Amino acid sequence: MFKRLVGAIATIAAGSLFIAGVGIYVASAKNDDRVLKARADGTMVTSKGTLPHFTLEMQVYPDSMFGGKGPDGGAHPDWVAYGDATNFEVPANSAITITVTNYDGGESLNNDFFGKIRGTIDGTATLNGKTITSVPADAVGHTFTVHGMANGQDELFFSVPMRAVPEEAMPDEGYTKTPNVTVFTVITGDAGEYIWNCEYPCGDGTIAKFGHAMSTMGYMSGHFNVVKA
Ligand SMILES: [Cu+2]
Repeated sequence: MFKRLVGAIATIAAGSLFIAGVGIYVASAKNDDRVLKARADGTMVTSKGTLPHFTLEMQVYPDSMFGGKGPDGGAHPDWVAYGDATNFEVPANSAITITVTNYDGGESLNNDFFGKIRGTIDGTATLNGKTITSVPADAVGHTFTVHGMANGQDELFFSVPMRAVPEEAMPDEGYTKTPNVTVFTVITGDAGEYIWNCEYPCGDGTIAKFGHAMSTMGYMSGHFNVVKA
């Protein structure tokens, strides 16, 4: 009887340890808690009138050895990642100009849909200073795609492809000196919580390349929250 009781207690103890372990794992897998807030930058004249204007800067790296993930590259030093932050906060009913500096190469999209710039002002962006409306589907590095949520409010959707850095400009060590810089502006509506992710299959070494970095918050996805100004 005593033995059985000890056994049962041990089983319960092991079970709760396991559950505690899962809890910690889920918490760490969830995200890092850093949030980059858009910076105020006067006003912008748009088709929706003169709106408060904000800017947001982000980078895309071919691995995780850049500053944002720590000196050792964090949990997955070899994974591609947006950085330094992957959680963003922007004000509602405002014009948000986003600059993405892409240091990574790339190949072909699974779906041409994401080669086109969608949901920005005029459906355009600038790539290294030149106005574009799309990137050839076989020259995309990553995309920054914010999805709407079906909760009845004004839905935000935009998707912008980042042009891949050509293979010959990708150094073996460190990052290219000639990143591709994409700038675009979106107009936010109501406050709401959104998720962004990359739609370029960049999870190398996984089935259809949609695992690893592609399915992990803090790498190729994160939060994009629109908050009351
Ligand atoms: Cu990607």
